[in-house]
Amino acid sequence: MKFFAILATAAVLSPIAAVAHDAIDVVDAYARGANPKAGAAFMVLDNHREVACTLVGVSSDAAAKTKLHTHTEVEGVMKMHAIEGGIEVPPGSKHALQRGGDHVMLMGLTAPLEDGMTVALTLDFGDCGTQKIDVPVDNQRADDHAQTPHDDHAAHEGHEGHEGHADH
Ligand SMILES: [Cu+2]
Repeated sequence: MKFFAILATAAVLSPIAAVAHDAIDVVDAYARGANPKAGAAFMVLDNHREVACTLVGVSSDAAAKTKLHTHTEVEGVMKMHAIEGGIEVPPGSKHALQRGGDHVMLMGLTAPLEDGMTVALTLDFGDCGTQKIDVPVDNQRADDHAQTPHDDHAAHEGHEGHEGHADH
């Protein structure tokens, strides 16, 4: 029954819910557990505005820490690290948070992420406003990006560190 406790806590502690949210459509969101204490959330950010919006941070009552992470390939090995400066979504474009790429990292989960649960996230888009979403947990979902791991890199060079070959 911890699932209900999480939802109730989120509702009480989130006064931000009243903010208008026509800034960014968040579609196809899902979360999955990596282990009982950590998990990640994935989604597509669809910016309908005429200005760029930047996802600067995410908060959740479901975990002790919620961070924006990405993966960068270093000498053929994908390494996970925090994103500096947030994720900018240009006007009229989409940005996918997906496996092996950008994601919302949940660390110190209050309860393991199990199918059927919902994780409440508050997305902070800075000047574009704040948006609350309920993300269903789907541990069974296949990695739908596995076939084309480089599409995202080409579209978002701003987050990549490919210009300097890390040689160590
Ligand atoms: Cu991560």
